[in-house]
Amino acid sequence: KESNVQHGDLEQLTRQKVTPPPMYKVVLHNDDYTPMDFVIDVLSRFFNMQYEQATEVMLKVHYEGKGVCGVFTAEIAETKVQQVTQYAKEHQHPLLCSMERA
Ligand code: NFA
Repeated sequence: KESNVQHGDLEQLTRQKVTPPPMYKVVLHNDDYTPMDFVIDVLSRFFNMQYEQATEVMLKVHYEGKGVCGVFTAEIAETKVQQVTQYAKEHQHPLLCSMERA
């Protein structure tokens, strides 16, 4: 079929690029009661981290107050926060998980 613009020309005319979705950091917060092993379990289970990386992130949260578990689109980040929050409550730990604009 016939077209008035060649490939690439329409973008040059409109100067418009494909818009990436807004991204969100999923953050874990330190507390005095949640066991270190449980935090490592959470990072392995919900953020697919190997034991070594999970330990690294857990220790960052422990010593610095918070740490990033991963960066996701809004819907995925919301689901991760819900999953971690429910899992912590099920195990009666006060672990807090939230999201922030990346
Ligand atoms: N601060 C907790 C402890 O000493 C460990 C912890 C790490 C809790 C990261 C929450 C997040 N048992």
